[in-house]
Amino acid sequence: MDSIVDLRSDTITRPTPEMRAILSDAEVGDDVLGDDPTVHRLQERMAALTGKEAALFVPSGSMANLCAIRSATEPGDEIIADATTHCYHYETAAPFAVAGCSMRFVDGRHGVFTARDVEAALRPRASHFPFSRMVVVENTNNRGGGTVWPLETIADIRTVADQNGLHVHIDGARLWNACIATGKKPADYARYADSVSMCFSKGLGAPVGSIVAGTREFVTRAHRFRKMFGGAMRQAGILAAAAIHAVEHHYERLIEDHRNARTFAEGIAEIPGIKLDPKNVPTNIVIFEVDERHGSAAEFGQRLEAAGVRTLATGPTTLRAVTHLDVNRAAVERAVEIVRDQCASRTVSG
Ligand code: TLP
Repeated sequence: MDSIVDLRSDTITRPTPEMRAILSDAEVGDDVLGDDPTVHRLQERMAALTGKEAALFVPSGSMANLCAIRSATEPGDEIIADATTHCYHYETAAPFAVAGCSMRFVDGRHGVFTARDVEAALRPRASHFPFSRMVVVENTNNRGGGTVWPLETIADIRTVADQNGLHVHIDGARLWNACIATGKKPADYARYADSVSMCFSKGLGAPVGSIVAGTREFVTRAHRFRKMFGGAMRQAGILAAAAIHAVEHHYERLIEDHRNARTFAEGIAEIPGIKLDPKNVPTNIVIFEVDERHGSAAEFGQRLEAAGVRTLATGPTTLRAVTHLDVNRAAVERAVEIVRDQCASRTVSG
């Protein structure tokens, strides 16, 4: 077992031996020429799982979002999203730089906003303004702390979107986690969206890849943009095989990650100088605050790392810990002890 408990992200998982074995037997072809049977199999499965006409395998969640954004908009359009949204914070401004869109932010609660917020963010149809064209719903929401969107809220946003000609995209990098937390299926959420992306390389533990799904027309457009963005891959079947294996074997077990996240949250919530409400940890992401006695989040994170727990500072006073396939309950309990020891030593030494 690794001596470091790495809670930086659920993206850090390494393929299991079973997954590696599957890859070596995967049937492949040149997917740029449309010849890879395993990629086709994955795309068909994902279209079915999301209840969409078609799906496209892409190298990353960022490319899935960008393909969706570029396919649904024209330069000069505006995207409405929560202020926490991943495609704004962590995708190198691609919606602006590559798709030529502006973004208008709403202040949701832990990343979840309402149809009223969307209405309030709409631009009037006058020559001064960008066209409000798209809404991004990030489910689960990352910076909000793995928040799960209520289905009715997305349904209400759909209604407003229909009234105003908006494309609804679900950034479902972790829609798997939302489904496991609620007992719903990807299609239950996706039916209110025009497009949905889902990642295989986060909680599911595959090495690479995401899917973006929608109507056949939308996916045809996304396919063209994937090529433009350099994301068309050749014998991608070895990656698609890992993704299929991940969906078949690692989806249901996400409940363990959710339990482990809750254990971690409850353990550290009791430590003086650490602030979080474990009730706000519905899935596998724990966002917590440290007060000044522990230094800045970056300093605190460095001390934790030296002591054996890796987290990510997400702001001046906030850190993130994410549970995943490569950390079990014992490791998470060890992480709580390490955080406790670090806080105690700091308090004692001043
Ligand atoms: N998130 C990563 C980092 O980029 C922050 C992480 O460690 O959580 N949508 C959401 C909601 C995401 O959390 C991520 C990745 C993406 C899209 C992008 O996926 P990749 O990293 O595959 O481009």
